[in-house]
Amino acid sequence: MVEKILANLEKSNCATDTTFIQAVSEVLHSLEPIVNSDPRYDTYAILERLVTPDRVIQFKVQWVDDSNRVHVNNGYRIQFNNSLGPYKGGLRFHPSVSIGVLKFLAFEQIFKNSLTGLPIGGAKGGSDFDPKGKSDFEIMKFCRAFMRELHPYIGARIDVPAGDIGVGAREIGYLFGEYKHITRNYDGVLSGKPYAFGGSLMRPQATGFGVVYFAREMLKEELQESLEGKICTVSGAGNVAIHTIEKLQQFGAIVITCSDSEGTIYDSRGIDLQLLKSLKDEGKRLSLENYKAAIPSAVYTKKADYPNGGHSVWSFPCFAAFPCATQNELNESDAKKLIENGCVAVVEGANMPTETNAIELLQREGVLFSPGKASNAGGVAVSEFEMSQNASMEKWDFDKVDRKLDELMRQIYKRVALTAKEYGRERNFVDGANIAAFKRVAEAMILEGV
Ligand code: NDP
Ligand code: 2IT
Repeated sequence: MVEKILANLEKSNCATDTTFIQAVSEVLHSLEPIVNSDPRYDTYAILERLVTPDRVIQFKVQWVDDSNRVHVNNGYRIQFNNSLGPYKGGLRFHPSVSIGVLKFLAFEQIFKNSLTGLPIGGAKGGSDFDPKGKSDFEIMKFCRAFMRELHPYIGARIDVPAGDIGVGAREIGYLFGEYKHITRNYDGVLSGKPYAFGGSLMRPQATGFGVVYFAREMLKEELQESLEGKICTVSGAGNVAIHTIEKLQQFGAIVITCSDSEGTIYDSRGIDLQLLKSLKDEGKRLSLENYKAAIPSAVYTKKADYPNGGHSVWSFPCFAAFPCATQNELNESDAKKLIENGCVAVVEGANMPTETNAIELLQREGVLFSPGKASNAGGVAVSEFEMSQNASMEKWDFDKVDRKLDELMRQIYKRVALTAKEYGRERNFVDGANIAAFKRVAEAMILEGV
């Protein structure tokens, strides 16, 4: 059944939708042990319906730059599945954004959101707009133009977008401003808002902190290990990477790398977080070459100078590795290096950063591997906490959100580990996550009828 659905999917989607096929293929193969366990899955065509988005919205975004030149970009929102609650998922602004990439992200989001146990469905959106090198005013004009087109399709009980690559609190603020301007509705229609007008404390930190809470739990339960004093490698230098590094350091780990799309920093003394934040936080996108300029003992490797199609960040010996930049940034040769160097755990902060054959190799060699849909779910969970606070007009303090996040990540780990065990896939957290998430969504799809 799984192979038939995959063959149909490849026929009915563009040949360029490779990341979408990759994501679906991983999930469907995980589900093999249970697809025949309940005849209703077949009766209600659950798998076929699950791999087909409810709708793909595409629109034209026209905006004017600071020199009064007119630009046109593509804007999208993919509303994939709302069986568990309103569509929920981030917006990505990056030149690589396409329908295929957003379909993969929205599909993953269904499962991630299900794992949180919270009432949220799966969606993703964004644009091929490149925020790099744009002024603050240009970002504002683009965001407002984007929302002019998106606003009819979203709502606090319909679809609640948030941030992702290239979209942080600044962009969400401009998007929210335009939504309010058009609709006169001060509603929790976006999450990740600035705290000043309805945002939740800790949303900026939530994804990265959650990744480390998950890692702490997995290492404690599986290996009776802690992060204290351990060498860790992190890729990326954006929201998720920065807050993963921050929490790792708070737990006593020594983080020796970070990276961006142009290169990698290796700092044997441990990454200087204040310096990194001063270069990259809040939409700043200064090159990591500036890190090297400030700390000459650090090593900077340009991406273009690194051989074999691998990624320099994974070549450094570490106890645990945290890919936190983007999809398919850790390949088989990187996985080989990590194994040779004694890495015991790979914990995904980004969405699908590890290629399929790299995951298989890591798992075969006994490296603990946590898929992003489990370990990075803290971001969307705190987004849901923001929706809750908006709906009840409350404001929770930092410690309350942090405690709830910590508890939720613990629960996700438990749910994933127990499900893997139950289906004879002990320590296979990919299968555990996919099966646990699927069962909840499938039940809802059956109960709501066709
Ligand atoms: P940011 O835009 O804040 O940072 C992205 C980082 O990744 C930057 O350092 C960027 O470098 C690097 N990067 C982006 N594209 C590439 C590429 N093609 N090759 C190499 N490096 C790249 O995004 P986030 O930190 O928010 O997102 C990172 C990952 O985490 C994504 O996979 C996202 O989907 C996922 N995620 C994000 C959540 C959130 O709450 N923000 C929640 C859950 C998952 P540069 O600046 O040079 O482009
Ligand atoms: O991939 C993700 O989970 C996000 N980009 C966050 C989504 C959200 O709605 O907070």
